[in-house]
Amino acid sequence: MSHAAPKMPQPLNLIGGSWVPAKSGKTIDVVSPSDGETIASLADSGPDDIDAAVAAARKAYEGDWGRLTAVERGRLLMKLGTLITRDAEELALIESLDNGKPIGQARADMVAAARYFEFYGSAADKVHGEVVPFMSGFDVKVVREPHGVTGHIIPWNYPAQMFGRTLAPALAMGNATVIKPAEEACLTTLRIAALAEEAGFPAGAINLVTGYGHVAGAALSKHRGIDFISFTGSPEVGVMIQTEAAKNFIGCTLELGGKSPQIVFADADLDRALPVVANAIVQNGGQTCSAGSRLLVERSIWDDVTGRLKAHFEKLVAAPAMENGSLGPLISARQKKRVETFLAEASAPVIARGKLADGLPEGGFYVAPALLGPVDPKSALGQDEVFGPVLAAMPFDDEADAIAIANDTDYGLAAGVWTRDGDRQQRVAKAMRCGQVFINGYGAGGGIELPFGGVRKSGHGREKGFEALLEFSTIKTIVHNHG
Ligand code: TXE
Repeated sequence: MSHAAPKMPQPLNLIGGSWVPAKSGKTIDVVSPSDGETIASLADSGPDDIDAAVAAARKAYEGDWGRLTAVERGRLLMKLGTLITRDAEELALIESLDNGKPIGQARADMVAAARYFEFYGSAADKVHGEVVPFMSGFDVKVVREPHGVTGHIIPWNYPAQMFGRTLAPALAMGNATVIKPAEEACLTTLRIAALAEEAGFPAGAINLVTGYGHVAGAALSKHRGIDFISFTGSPEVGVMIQTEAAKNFIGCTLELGGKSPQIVFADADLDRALPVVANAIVQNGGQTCSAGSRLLVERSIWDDVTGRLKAHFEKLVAAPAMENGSLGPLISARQKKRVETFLAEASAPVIARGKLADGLPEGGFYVAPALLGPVDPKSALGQDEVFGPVLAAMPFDDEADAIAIANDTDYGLAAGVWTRDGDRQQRVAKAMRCGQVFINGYGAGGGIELPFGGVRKSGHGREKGFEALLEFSTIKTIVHNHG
């Protein structure tokens, strides 16, 4: 199937309602992971550009944007959701070219990106305060207010979705925002920011500055003009973000990935479970924070489960994004090398590898999916986030053993439990040290309505659902002594 070439954004930042180049005049080339060809360029921004964006956000917060009612903000968000849906096909093409994900996945991502703005648009006017009974002669109101200017740093794995996930709740609450998307892939975020202008957002409500993490991202996280920061990315950078937030005496949410277990008990419906188990690590090439990257199998069904998954994995094909294979290339040469290093250094047997499509472009970053096992739960492959299509299978003896292995990582983002035993479903779900548990299913990515986030090395704070509105707001208690 051939596709018309989409219109790529220019290497400009959106600051205070104007599209402007980086003050340095420098740009960053963007390559397509499918073939390594340069497809666009981005503004290579620095601290001066971040300064201008934060100032523009403050002006908007204290001006036109800050004056809007919740109903008016909600309408703007919903309009943006409608515009994303209108342009979904072109946005999906850009996402596929930019990130390398199969076009089918990119289309699903645009549905989700639009949903973020619809969900939070319709929620904007439903955040109520409280009246607290207090001493005689007093009226007490507890109100939720925006933080003010919020900073947002997002990764490259789901650019459009992440843009919606982090900005929609912040805007719904009335914050003015500055976002620094990832240098590896962020073209759709520029397009969606332009759609926000079309929707009628006042200048400065959304400021978008592109650039390298250690330059533009660091400048944003250190900036004294922000009142809150939301970060999704690696634990290494997460620590820096939290340190800067602490120096700034502001709050932050961190979403830092995981090593999420999918636990399959002997009584599970394997016909239902195994395609889901495989998809949870293959979707988006395994480059998903909540990818189900550890497979825990009750020992009595080990041969059956690994045998069936072997057949499944051997049919998987990594192909260029537009060919819509089982998975696309990985994002970059760096991520490809990272995944290959994990595979080369793993001591566990390889149970199955998928295929690479014939005639792949030389410059692409392809890795065939891999199923390894039995993996030592204490090994690097059993503990560390690979962020690629690599499933680490490990046997367990009983429920207690499964729970112990599942919880024995520093991460705690998501978990899946497959069993027909209702009591066990509840016991295991309760025992998981993580932020989201799926029983007889696995929703890598989850729903927009569902609170999402982790514990320990997976980060803290909650995105999605109503919870995100609470994160992007602060409480003020107003005590009126009327005598
Ligand atoms: O992340 P980085 P990378 C994990 C995953 C992956 C690894 C490395 O395991 O293999 O992290 O990926 C910005 N100050 N996740 O290197 O560097 C950067 O520009 C401020 C899990 O891509 O954390 C980008 O916008 N910002 C994850 C964002 O941080 C900085 C998604 C993420 O980049 C910065 C991505 C700095 N000093 C990776 N340095 C998830 N939770 O889903 C970089 N950035």
